Amino acid sequence: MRPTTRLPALRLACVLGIATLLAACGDAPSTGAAADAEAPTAEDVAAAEAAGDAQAAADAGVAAPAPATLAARVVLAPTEGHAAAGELTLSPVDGGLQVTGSITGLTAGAQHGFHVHETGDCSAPDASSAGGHFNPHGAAHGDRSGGGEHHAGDMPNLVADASGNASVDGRVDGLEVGTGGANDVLGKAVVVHLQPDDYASQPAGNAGARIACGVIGPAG
Ligand SMILES: [Cu+2]
Ligand SMILES: [Zn+2]
Repeated sequence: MRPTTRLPALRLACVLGIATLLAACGDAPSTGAAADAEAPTAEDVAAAEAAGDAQAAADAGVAAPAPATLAARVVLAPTEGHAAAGELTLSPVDGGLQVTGSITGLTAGAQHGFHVHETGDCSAPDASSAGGHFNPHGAAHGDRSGGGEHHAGDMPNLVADASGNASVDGRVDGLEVGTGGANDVLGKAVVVHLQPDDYASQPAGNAGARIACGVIGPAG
């Protein structure tokens, strides 16, 4: 990389896209300039941001503003005496998270309660350490799919196939990852239960024992 010999004012003009018609920013082959290969300086970044121009920021090699929510990953491990296990990815979508993955070791053909719990601690043999359902807004337990009152952490029952496997691909509105807000599930836990959630019994749908648990961590 060749050191730049341009004056700061011209560099600023390039960042702002003002001087491109002057072929001073290395766009024209006839100039032979290698300026495009240089790394943006702090001044480039500041100037681009001050201009309020996302394209200028991109031209200066600055990434677009970070999304408000990140992807997360959960590895579900069986609790004592159970065999359920799996892995989930929680990907940001508009207004919520898309939960995808697969879980094995379930009861063949059965439904299993499935929730985000408030404490990211699966260390107890029965996963009681994960606490109650994630409920930042003080709601009653309920049926998310029916549109009624529900905990933020209430999710539809898992449905196991004849081999005891469940594939998960569902959108959960209202949850976030990494925002630091009330609905941020990073550091919380996902729990799978032995019985189906009845979506009515308080405070947890009468879903029985916790058969798998995993802490929600950052993906990658
Ligand atoms: Cu639960
Ligand atoms: Zn609940």
